Amino acid sequence: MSNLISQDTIVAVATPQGQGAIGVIRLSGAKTFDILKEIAPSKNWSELSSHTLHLAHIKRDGILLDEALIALFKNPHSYTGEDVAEISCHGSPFILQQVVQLILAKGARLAKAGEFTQRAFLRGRMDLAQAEAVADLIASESEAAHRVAMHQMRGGFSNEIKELRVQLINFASLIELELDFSEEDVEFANRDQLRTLINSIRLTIEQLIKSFDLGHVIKNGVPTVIVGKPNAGKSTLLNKLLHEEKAIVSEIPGTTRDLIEDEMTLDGISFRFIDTAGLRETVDKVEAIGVQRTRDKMKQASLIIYLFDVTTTKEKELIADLEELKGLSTPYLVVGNKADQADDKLGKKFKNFHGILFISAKKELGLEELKTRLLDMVNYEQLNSNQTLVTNTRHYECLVNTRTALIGASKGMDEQISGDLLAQDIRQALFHLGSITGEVSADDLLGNIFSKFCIGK
Ligand SMILES: Nc1nc2c(ncn2[C@@H]2O[C@H](COP(=O)(O)OP(=O)(O)OP(=O)(O)O)[C@@H](O)[C@H]2O)c(=O)[nH]1
Ligand SMILES: [Mg+2]
Repeated sequence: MSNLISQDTIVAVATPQGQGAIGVIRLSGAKTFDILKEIAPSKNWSELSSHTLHLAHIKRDGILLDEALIALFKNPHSYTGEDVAEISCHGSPFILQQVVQLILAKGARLAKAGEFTQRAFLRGRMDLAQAEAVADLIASESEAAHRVAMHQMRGGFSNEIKELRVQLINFASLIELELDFSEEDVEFANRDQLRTLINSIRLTIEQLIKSFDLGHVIKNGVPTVIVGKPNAGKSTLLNKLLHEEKAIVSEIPGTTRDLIEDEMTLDGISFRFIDTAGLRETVDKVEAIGVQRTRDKMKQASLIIYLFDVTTTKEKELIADLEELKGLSTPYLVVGNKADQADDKLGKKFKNFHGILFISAKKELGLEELKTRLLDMVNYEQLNSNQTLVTNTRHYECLVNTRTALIGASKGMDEQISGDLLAQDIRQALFHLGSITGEVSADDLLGNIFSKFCIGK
């Protein structure tokens, strides 16, 4: 795989969005120290120790461009596994641009998106799942997303996958051996043991596949749509959840026509709340489009908060609406609003409905309970159980493919298929598992993954 590594020395501003006090320029490759010698000649860079920090004057044609702090990392003990320097300059875009230009003139080239991490992967400093976690870590916006990405970057997920692979490889090699001796009808791989092994691996894989539900929402936020009849108080609820007057509230039914959304973090999980146009038949053209959008959103969302006005809603209406909700596959929470206006018989009036949460959005009653229920619905406890969560769609797909291959192997054994067919299924399973960590990977896959990184990483 190492023939994929370009021999160029690459450079990039590692803090591209930063307009702060410091801008960091990262340099990696065989010519790193030669280039440093040219731009900051006062030191013999290649003779200095790794992991040291130096104050240096960066000069172009004898003119001082900046006083910078330069951190040195010598191969293989660096992020990329190559010689690396990180130059902390004053954070002026002008200075950064000048220094990068100077470095380019001395023989480096600009790094492509994700190229530092790609080199780290190709030089075996990390596996593919860990490299992908680097991008997730940089993009993480909530505590939970950060925690999951960190676990993955540190190799938690990879180790789990590698362990499964090792177990399978052992058996695969026994079966392959059988194939070599196929004339003699021997069985090196005990079928009962193989069956037990495949079942136990399938169990682990099933768990990982299941964890994607939560992992996915942790990474991307939980789209939570608030629906109900006009005037139920949806916009009021949105505003209270966000602590912001985001949507217009009025006593006129049909106030909200477009989707209004914003994100907020509950206990480290990011929710994207979407306020919608009230569901009703309408002749108003614009409102009708809004109602259609609400229906579309209900299908796409991860959670639905169905809100109804307890003071005006009749049992029959509620039954009809709940029927519609049941028809969708999205989990929903039924919430009775305006409890502040209702008399004490509220529970009695809706006694035939289980699990309704009564709140007052306007008076902010019951909102804590609402948040707890939302967190329960995303299986929040799993997050604290230290179990590995799959967050990456690519990994998810690899796991599903692995499962298919293992199911094939199990079935095959039930039907007493020949060793070579069995070997094929197990090879397939190994292939898909291996592509998670990059032990087997195609070049275009790598290109695709790393191109989504930011420059400088
Ligand atoms: N008493 C009381 N009034 C509320 C409560 N929540 C909302 N309201 C009032 O109900 C009316 C409608 O509220 P909105 O939040 O605009 O309702 P909506 O569901 O967004 O309505 P549309 O956008 O028209 O579909 C407003 O006058 C709110 O002040 C509540 O908990 N108690
Ligand atoms: Mg509204």
